[in-house]
Amino acid sequence: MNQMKKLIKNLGLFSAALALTALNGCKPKDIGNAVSADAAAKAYVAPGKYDSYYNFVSGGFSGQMSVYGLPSGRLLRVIPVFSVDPEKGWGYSEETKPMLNTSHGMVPWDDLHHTELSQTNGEVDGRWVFGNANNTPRVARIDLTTFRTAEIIELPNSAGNHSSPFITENTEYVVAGTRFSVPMDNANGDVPINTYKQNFKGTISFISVGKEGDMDIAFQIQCPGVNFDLSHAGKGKSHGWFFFSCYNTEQANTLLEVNASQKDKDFIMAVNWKKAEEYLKAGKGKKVPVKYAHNKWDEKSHTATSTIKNEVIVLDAKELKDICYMIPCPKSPHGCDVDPTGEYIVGSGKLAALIPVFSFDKLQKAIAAKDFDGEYDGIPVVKYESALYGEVKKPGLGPLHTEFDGKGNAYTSFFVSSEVVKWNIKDLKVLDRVATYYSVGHLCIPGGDSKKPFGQYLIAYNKITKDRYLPTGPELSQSAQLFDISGDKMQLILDFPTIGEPHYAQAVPAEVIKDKSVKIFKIDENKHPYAAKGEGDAKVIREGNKVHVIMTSIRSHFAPDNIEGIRLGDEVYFHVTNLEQDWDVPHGFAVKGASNAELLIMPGETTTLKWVPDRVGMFPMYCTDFCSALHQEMQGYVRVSPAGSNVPLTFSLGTNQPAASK
Ligand code: CUK
Ligand code: CUA
Repeated sequence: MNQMKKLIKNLGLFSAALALTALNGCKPKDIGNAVSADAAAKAYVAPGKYDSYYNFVSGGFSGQMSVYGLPSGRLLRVIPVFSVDPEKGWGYSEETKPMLNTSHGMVPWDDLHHTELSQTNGEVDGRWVFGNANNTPRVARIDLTTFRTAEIIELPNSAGNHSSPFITENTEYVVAGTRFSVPMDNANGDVPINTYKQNFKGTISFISVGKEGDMDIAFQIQCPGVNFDLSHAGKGKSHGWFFFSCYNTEQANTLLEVNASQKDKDFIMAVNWKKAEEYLKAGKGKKVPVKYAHNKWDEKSHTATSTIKNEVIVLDAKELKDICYMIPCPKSPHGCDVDPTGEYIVGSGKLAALIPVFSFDKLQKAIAAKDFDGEYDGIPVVKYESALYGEVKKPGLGPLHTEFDGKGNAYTSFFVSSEVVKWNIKDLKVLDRVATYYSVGHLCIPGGDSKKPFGQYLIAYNKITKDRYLPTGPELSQSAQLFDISGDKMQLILDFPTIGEPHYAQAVPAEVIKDKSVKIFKIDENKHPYAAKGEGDAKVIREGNKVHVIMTSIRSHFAPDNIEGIRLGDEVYFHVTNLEQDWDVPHGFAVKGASNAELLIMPGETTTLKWVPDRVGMFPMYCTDFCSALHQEMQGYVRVSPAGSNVPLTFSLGTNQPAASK
């Protein structure tokens, strides 16, 4: 206990001490550093050459996902997911606004922590990448033919969707556990916070994924009120099971840094989801009224729709005793990782000085023999020793996350001691350790949480950057570090700055994705209701105070480019169709004074900007994307007259309007 208190105290001082720890205590002596002469060559991708991996990196508090090439660390793209992005008009165009709709209305930001690639037979297949929204619980699916967010589903009965989105080996489910336990949505939430133990529940959600990727909440499991932190699906022999790390099994509701660190062991919750499916089929689930948004992007109309759903099926883990089991796990487990064979489950206690490795076989035997140590809030607790395969002794301080190389080795990140430690899964012996700069969070090995890792590179996503780059004021970019892990020793070969605050990341060989990448949208397949498939379709229509400008863009003009007869009080909708049918020729669109953003319209696509002019006058509009030598000529005017004006609604291209009398 005393030791515990000391540890907590140390961690309390941690932020202040971090500089010391990171910069002095744990700073490797050869800071110069650790980068040998051949490192640059290993990360070098010659101009014009492609990288060998796509790396999908969470943006953390940026709410987006970024795509890097590996091994170069080149930023290829930032995909807008949960946050509005004026650069691409995401959340600003009329078509994309529904994607950010929730039961709370439009939520323009979130906190994306984990990226998870779809899998087939336990191998990354490059169809989709999923991401979680922590703040307003949601899961997004990004289509990897377009690199666009195709679907977002909100999760009811949840708060702080952190243990998410982790998938089963054939992408049967995307699974999400709530970090904050809260009263269920259909219960009265207006209760004293200190009634946590009675009223707060932890929910995990199983989102089914259809052949085309369509998500649906198949069922939820109501669990004790703890904090679910992370999770991973079983695979191979453990396919059919899911594992969640839990902290705050003390069920504290205040000063968690102390109160949720009381117990020597928290839990990893093992969930038999095949069993849950049986109960679901047998009608053991309860239909519960809730409210959540389900948003989908349609590739043909280039438009999203948002549907509010009103019901979810909940299974109660307390009543259905053989769905969930608690496995004791030392000291506030964070990462919960399953090795490529599916036999070993690694729990990383943030405050632990060892890494427990559990055995799936032993767990099954213990469950069959009812080798329990009582119950936790109605859930059987398996004896620690009965599920334990072994412990990695003295690996480092503050283990967070583990990835695998497919060659029998595991790599664990250590936040406090700021290092990556390689260890052997079978004999649990530490094989190598390497410093990170500084305080690493997640790790990524391409395919590293799948049955088939590509054990060539490892990327450490560091939480503290300090002196790694030229200073840029108080705020520094987060930092990633690339290691070559093909040999016995890990070798640092590259530092690269990242967008937002990366937590998890995944990577996949480039071949899996690159040839499926969509280059243009076919104009004849455009089903947007306001699409103009040629300049002949361009027109301006008034419907009361709504004015629809149906316009086209092609190098290097808009049709129409002169519009008159707009009146103050009108709502103007610019529906811009990009007529180009060549790869890499977007056009942009912006109009002065719009309380909005630009549009960035891909070839063959139609996108709409809503504009409510605030004054009488002349408003230029122009293309924002340098599309041709005469891009700067790609412009036009909109004339706004007073309310009630009798200036007729006219539009033109290539002819100056005849001078009106006044
Ligand atoms: S968490 Cu950030 S380092 Cu949100 Cu997966 Cu562990
Ligand atoms: Cu179109 Cu610039």
